[in-house]
Amino acid sequence: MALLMEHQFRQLSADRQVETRPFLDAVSYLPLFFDCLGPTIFAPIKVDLIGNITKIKAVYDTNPGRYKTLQQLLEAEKEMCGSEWPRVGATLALMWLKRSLKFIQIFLQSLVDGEKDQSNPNLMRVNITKGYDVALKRYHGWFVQQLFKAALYAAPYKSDFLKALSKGRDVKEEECLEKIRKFLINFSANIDAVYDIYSRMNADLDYKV
Ligand code: CIS
Repeated sequence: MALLMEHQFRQLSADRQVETRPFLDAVSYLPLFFDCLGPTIFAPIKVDLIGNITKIKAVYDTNPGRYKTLQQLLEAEKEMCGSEWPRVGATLALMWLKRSLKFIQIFLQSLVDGEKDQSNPNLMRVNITKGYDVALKRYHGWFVQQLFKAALYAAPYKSDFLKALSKGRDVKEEECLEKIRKFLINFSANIDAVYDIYSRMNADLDYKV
């Protein structure tokens, strides 16, 4: 949990603009969480996330002044890329990244809301599946959906997951959940704001992988 609280997302200002640099700084810690999950079966997910972040950062670094906010970055690519946009560059990378972030958001929210399989309360399959169904399933074809089902069985127990987030310390479950609740306030606000940008700019694509 210490891990989450050390890398909080920034509180948004009244105009709900997401500043690119602080957003990239905060998301760059999330792939590390996949190391808490144990099996290397999750490595491809981590690689995908890192790929998205690296791509957005590479575009940002070419002109930090011009791409101060994520919206400015998308607007600039829209202007530069013509009919290829939005299936290009940082716009495409952020489109996929926001889905992975939404998955994490819904998964964590479901945990703190106490949703559980009553007969196996230490499993997280109910929470993980909810995140997947809301954020990713519709963008995955049959094969990737089967991979997800298989990965579900390699998911850690809730107690082990919370312990890993707490850097290995034995912390009470309710204490952990309270910290996740706090983390989710700014995290969710940032993700919702990114979703709003894609919706306003009609930048989301519906294809499946
Ligand atoms: C989803 C299946 C998971 C199975 C894992 C094991 C098998 C591995 C097989 C490989 C599949 C890996 C998933 C990647 C899929 C990508 O194809 C897909 C589309 O990628 C995008 C790129 O990002 O494709 C674009 C082109 O069409 C571009 O190339 C783009 O890259 S760009 O533009 O940057 O160059 N990507 C996705 O669908 C993204 C999401 C992947 C899956 C997220 C999570 C699934 C959850 C499964 C795990 C189940 C148990 C986990 C246990 C606990 C969950 C904890 C979560 C972390 C907690 C963090 C705490 C703060």
